[in-house]
Amino acid sequence: MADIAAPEDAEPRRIRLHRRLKDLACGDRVELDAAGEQVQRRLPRDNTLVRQDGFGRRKVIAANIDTVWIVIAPSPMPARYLIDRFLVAVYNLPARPRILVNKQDTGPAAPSEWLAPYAHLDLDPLHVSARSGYGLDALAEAARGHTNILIGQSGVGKSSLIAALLERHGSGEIKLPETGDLGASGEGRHTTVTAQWYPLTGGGAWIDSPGVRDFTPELESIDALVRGFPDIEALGEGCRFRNCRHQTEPDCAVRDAVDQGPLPAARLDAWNALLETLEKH
Ligand SMILES: Nc1nc2c(ncn2[C@@H]2O[C@H](COP(=O)(O)OP(=O)(O)OP(=O)(O)O)[C@@H](O)[C@H]2O)c(=O)[nH]1
Ligand SMILES: [Mg+2]
Ligand SMILES: [Zn+2]
Repeated sequence: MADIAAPEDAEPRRIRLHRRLKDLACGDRVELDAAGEQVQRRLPRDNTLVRQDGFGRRKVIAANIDTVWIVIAPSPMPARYLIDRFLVAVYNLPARPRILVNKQDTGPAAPSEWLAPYAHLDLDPLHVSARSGYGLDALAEAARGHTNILIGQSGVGKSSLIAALLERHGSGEIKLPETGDLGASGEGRHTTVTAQWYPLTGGGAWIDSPGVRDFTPELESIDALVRGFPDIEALGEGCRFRNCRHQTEPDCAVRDAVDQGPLPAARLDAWNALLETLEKH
């Protein structure tokens, strides 16, 4: 069985799947049989957001996405290079990456230092609070007409944000996502286990996704790594060697940019860390 949202009536319903269709993901577009009772086939995908699990196995998170909101919060604190690694996946989709800093109500905490390395990228960070409602109108406006997915660590408030947005801007009969309570014991938390689709009136949708502890983008080649760092790619045009990996090569424009300031060292560190995982395979 699968939940299907018909664009015309926007009324989600549960529908039977053909036995052969095992690989459907949240956001997939499908074709129904003449009676409209069974899914016949999956339509071609524009893109697929995937991650690797701890065993290097490919997991499809969602398909056909155009805007990816990387959610961070003062608590839990972002893991090292997490944003960089998410960005590699988003630029490879391709989709538009944005940054969402949630829990603004907990005060003007550290996040500005986490955002500094990305100031030269067009990520347009939005500061919001699912709890107080701060910034949610701007978020709804930016999301309108797009297929948006929220990704990030477990507990940053992805489900809370979708629940707050739906309550504010009308959810019809749509079931609100369950959100967790970070009790001292950690018990009774509702952690999202599968991606969920919430259609927007007027087109587009929000996709809630399960939180991750860590994230490793799927990297088939050095080209995918290069696409994942558009800033380093652009600077790399100035390196002496066309295939410069910005390690110890002479006349490296990327390392020069770090030494002279325009490229934050954290970006080259993130590049190096991913290059190392790529070379291990
Ligand atoms: N102070 C504050 N707490 C928030 C805010 N948004 C969410 N929380 C709390 O953060 C905790 C986690 O929220 P969830 O919405 O379940 O987080 P999530 O990102 O969906 O987590 P996973 O489903 O595990 O990935 C809950 O206790 C929420 O009440 C916020 O804006 N401010
Ligand atoms: Mg959740
Ligand atoms: Zn170089």
